[in-house]
Formats: sequence, C-alpha cells, structure tokens
Amino acid sequence: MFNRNFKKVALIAIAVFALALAGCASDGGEGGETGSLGEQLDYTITGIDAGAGVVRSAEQAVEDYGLDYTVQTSSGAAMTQALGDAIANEEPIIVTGWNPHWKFAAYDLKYLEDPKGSFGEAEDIHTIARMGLSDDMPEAYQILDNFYWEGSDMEAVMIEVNDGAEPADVARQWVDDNQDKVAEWTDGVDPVDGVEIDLAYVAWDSEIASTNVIGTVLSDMGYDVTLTQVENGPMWEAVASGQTDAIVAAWLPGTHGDHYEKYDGEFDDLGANLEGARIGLVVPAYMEINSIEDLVE
Ligand code: PBE
Repeated sequence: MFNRNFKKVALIAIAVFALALAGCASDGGEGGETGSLGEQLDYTITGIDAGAGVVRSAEQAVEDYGLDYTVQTSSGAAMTQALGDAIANEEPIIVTGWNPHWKFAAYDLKYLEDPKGSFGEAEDIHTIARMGLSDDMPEAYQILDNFYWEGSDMEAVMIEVNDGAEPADVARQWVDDNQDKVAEWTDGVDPVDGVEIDLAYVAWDSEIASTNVIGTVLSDMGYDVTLTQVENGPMWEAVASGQTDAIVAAWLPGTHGDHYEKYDGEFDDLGANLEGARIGLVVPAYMEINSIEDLVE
C-alpha cells in the first residue's frame, strides 16, 4: 500500500518536473532551439586567421556595439567548414566574411548591417610592389601594374578551387580561357628568360585565386615564379623590406589600413587590381537578425 502510493507521488513529481523543464525550454527559444541567440551561438563569432583585417574589424565591432561576443580565430578553411556545417543543420552562425568569395554563390547569405561603420565602406584590392621593382624588373612591374579584373573573374576561379581543383590548374585554365584580358595586362611587354620573381600571399580563398592567376601570367612571360604563403603581417613586412617582389592582396583603405600606414613610404602602391570588395559579419539568410545591433542583449 505504502509502496504504491509512493510510486504515484514519484510519478506525479517527475511529470511536474518534466513540464517545468519544457516550460523553461520554450521560454525565449528561437528557431526551436533553446536559449537566446547569444546562448545558442555560445557568444561566438566564427573568425579566420588572427592576422586578418576582418578579424581585427570584428573585434572593433564587438567594442563599438558593446557585444558580449568573442571572435574565435581559426583559418579561412575552418570558417567555411563551420559555415557549411551550420547551414546543413539550419543552425545559427555568424562568420567574419568578405567578397569576392565563393560562399555567396554556394549559400544564401547576408551581411549584417553595420550602422556604426566598424567594417568600413567598400574596399579595393591593390597591387603593391617592393621599392626598386620598376628598375629591376620593368616587364613584371608593367604586368603587375596592368593587372585588373572583376569580382566575377575572381569568383569563377575561387568556385573551381573550392570544388577541389588545384589552384595552379584552375589559374592555368582561367588564363587560357581569358586571353583577351591577359593580353591587356601583357600588352607591349617583352618576355624575359627565367628571371626569378617572388609573390607573397595569405591563404585566403580570394588571394589564392588572384596570386595564382597573376603568377601564371608572369610564368607565361618567362618568369621563374615562386608563390610564398605567409600570414598577413609578415606579408606586408616582406614587401616593405623587399623580401618579396610584390603582393596582389592589399585590401584598402580599411582592412589593411594599419599595415599600409605602418610601412607607408616603404613600398610602391600600383593601385587597384579589383574594385568593390567588402568585409563584414555574414550570416545565413534564414537567421532573423539583420544588423549587428541585433546582437546587443
Ligand atoms: N580577407 C580576405 C582579408 C583580406 C582578403 C578579407 C579575409 C583580411 O581580412 O585581411
């Protein structure tokens, strides 16, 4: 008798406890998940390499908007992996993003509005040569100075690389398929015979694309081309000190503005090779937030 009553009470207690738990879970739940958006995201913005300008700008945004978030650094590849995984599971995610980038063709994404301007305005990507390159390698200098393409060109290369092809092979194919553009870059320039040239770059998908393409063009003109992969800070230091001959990966005026100022006068800015680039916080289109301000709790 006592035993039966005890069982009944215990069952009721469990039922009440379970109901209370369910009530808590639905409280403030978003998209069927539990907790606030910040809790679901573990207050994390998925960043890329620590040296990237977009990571620095994201940290600036955390400060400007007074967010409780931290920017987790990793790599461009880890970021796109996390983005793909989140989208496959329809989970929320916030990444440090930029375009040109293949992710906008692969997924339905949006930039979060940035009313405080932490990420700056539209950016251009510049070609920067070391001091003295114009005298030492006038042919390469001329080609680098002429190098200019569209975001859609860069994205076409990035998409193929993301599909698994070797960057050098994709660049080869792009150069073969776009001889009209390449002819403008090499117009009136004489070929050379095995002169060594070094281009430094960071392993961002966009810069893997551009550096391989211009490297292929220089190689076709007779240069013995080395592509040296480094981090962002060392890339700027290398072109300022003359350790590398040129970079085509300078995002200006905002993203790499600090490096530009630091080494101003120690390099030769050849101007934009691509216009209308952008950086910011990027989320899947299915997320309900539209502005960085929506992350303030
Ligand atoms: N990026 C791609 C770089 C520049 C090119 C936006 C990741 C950066 O943030 O420094």
